[in-house]
Amino acid sequence: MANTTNDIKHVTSPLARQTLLDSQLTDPVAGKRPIRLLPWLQVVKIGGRSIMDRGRDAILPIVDEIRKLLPEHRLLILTGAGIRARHVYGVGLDLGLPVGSLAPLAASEAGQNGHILGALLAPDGVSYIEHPTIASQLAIHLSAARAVVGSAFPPYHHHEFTGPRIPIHRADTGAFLLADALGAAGLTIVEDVDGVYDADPNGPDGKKAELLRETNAADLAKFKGTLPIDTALVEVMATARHIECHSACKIDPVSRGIGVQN
Ligand code: GWN
Ligand code: ATP
Repeated sequence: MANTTNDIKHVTSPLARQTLLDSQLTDPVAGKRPIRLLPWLQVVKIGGRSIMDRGRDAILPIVDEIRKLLPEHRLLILTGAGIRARHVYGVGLDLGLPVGSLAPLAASEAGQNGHILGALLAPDGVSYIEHPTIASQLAIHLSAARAVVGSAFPPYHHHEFTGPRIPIHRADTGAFLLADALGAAGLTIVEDVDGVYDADPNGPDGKKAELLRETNAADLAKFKGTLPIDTALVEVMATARHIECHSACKIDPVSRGIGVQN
């Protein structure tokens, strides 16, 4: 009788019975660049503290800019969390809440800001869509509308990394991870500054701060001082698969933001 046991019981795979812990063994299979799911997509992250918290004076001009971009671009607009997250961090830290409990509390403000922006863009066919919808039905929503709005916070919840007491994966990191995972054409981070300066332009010595016309991920990793983006984003840039950041932080004249392109 022919021995068919191997064919029946074993799935043929180059990784079968292989440890996934040794990159030398997995690289021949896993070293390939991933495909781009939505190569035409532009991701735009709107600052929670720097834009949304400032209300109509800051939000309405951005809504107008987005409206003008719609005929030309298909957008995933993601909002950050602002002052309410800072307040909830303060209360939660004082009570000793773990980082994994603080993460979703702050994330919910990013969602609230997204709902606000979605409501303002509703006449243009733009809606807020939920995290699970972004995860699995983004393409169909973007076939029905030129743009959608979502929360920029990654939904780590109790999976947030321990160490720092304030969640390290916040809105900038969430927006970058999504843009890179989708193979998007670019990510623009919209804030109240014209880009990355050599020091905080809104800080005590802000008047002396000079704008860096262009920078890159390696320079940002070495940067001494504060940046207008999450520290974790700088780390994530180093291993990005699509959003390579070689021309990061070029000033985008339209959005007054930080553009991170392929
Ligand atoms: O609630 O504003 O999505 O899109 O990280 O989880 O804390 O949730 O815990 O689909 O799943 O508050 O309820 O809330 O912002 O994240 O959403 O209105 O399970 O549409 O229910 O991954 O929006 O919310 O906060 O994004 O960032 O119901 Mo909200 Mo957020 Mo809505 Mo979402 Mo979290 Mo869901 Mo979720 Mo939770
Ligand atoms: P969130 O969406 O998480 O609420 P945000 O993107 O709205 O955040 P911040 O995280 O506060 O805003 O970052 C923007 C701020 O970073 C700017 O208002 C600016 O004052 C500050 N900043 C600090 N260092 C720099 C720097 N080197 N260059 C430019 N801006 C800087």
